Amino acid sequence: QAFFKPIQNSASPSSTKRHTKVSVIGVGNVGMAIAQTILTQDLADELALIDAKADKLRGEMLDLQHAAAFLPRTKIVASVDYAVTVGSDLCIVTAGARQNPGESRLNLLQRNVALFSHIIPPLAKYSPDSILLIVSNPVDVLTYVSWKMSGFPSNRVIGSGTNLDSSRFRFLIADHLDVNAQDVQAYIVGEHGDSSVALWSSISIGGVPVLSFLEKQQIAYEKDTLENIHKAVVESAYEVISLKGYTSWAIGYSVANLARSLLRDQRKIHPVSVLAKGFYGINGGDVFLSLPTQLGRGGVLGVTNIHLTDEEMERLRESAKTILEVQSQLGI
Ligand code: 6V0
Repeated sequence: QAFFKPIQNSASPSSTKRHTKVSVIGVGNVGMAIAQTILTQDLADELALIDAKADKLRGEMLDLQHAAAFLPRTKIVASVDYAVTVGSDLCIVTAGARQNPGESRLNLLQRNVALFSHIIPPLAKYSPDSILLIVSNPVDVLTYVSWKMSGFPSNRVIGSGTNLDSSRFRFLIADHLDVNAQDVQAYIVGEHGDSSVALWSSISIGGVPVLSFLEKQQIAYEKDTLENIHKAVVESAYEVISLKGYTSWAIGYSVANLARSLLRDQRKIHPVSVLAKGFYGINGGDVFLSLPTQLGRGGVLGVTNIHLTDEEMERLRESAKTILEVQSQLGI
């Protein structure tokens, strides 16, 4: 018996409203931070969680469901079976093997590739029209792997890439200059990792280009100071991991921010990992790395053509080479 006596002609408007479904694969520290940010920001009508560990998965699902009284209404489901993801608009992959003591990065990568072969094909089967957003590391190579395994067009396969690095960068510049990080426009591009490239020449604060402003005012700035800020960005993940064991909050917000741009067709520009062949003189092969990319409901809408100095261009191509070298050892 229905709790409410229905009013005539009060058929649920859900038939006219779009139903948005997001799946998160891997309910570890990163997957759960993303899931909870998506819930608090009201980005999905349905959230499906997948993990290989059934008990942990059910525990996480119940824990989130028990917060229903304090959150926008979202149906939360979870299963080890990929059928639960059917009809997703966005699939976010955070599942990953952990590095064993003494294990090489390449070996870890090979284990993650094996793991992805059980994740990507069923996701593609149950949600053939979805956008894949890869977070697991090494994110650029695993995004390439996901593109290959899914058979999806490249505009629907995206890696979270340097979106997080760029927000760390904006925070450090804002902190250095005592301004709001949201007013700082600054990109880190290339590999999410050691060979990432800071685009100093295009940084602006409140619309004012920083380097040319400093030059015009004849304010001396040390190249070392700039390099140290980039170095701090590269080291910050290692620092957080050595202090608390993993990173979660910033990647949670950063991925939810990407989810908003994609699902709500925000057409915002984010530095994310996309098929980079043909852009910025990158021609060595099919490589995914981060470029300033416009994101909307169709996935990747375009790559922004921002001016790079010769040095920045050279570093970006080096970064592409680094990723391609790793990729070539996979035999995919
Ligand atoms: P974690 O806490 O070990 O969680 C990983 C989860 O994956 C666990 O719950 C596992 O049970 C699950 N899992 C393992 N195998 C499978 C499988 N075959 N199917 C389904 N689930 C499986 O790791 P954490 O959450 O801390 O990190 C997850 C990944 O995100 C790692 O690869 C990190 O390196 C990566 N990050 C990427 C970032 C980025 O900016 N791109 C940032 C932070 C972390």
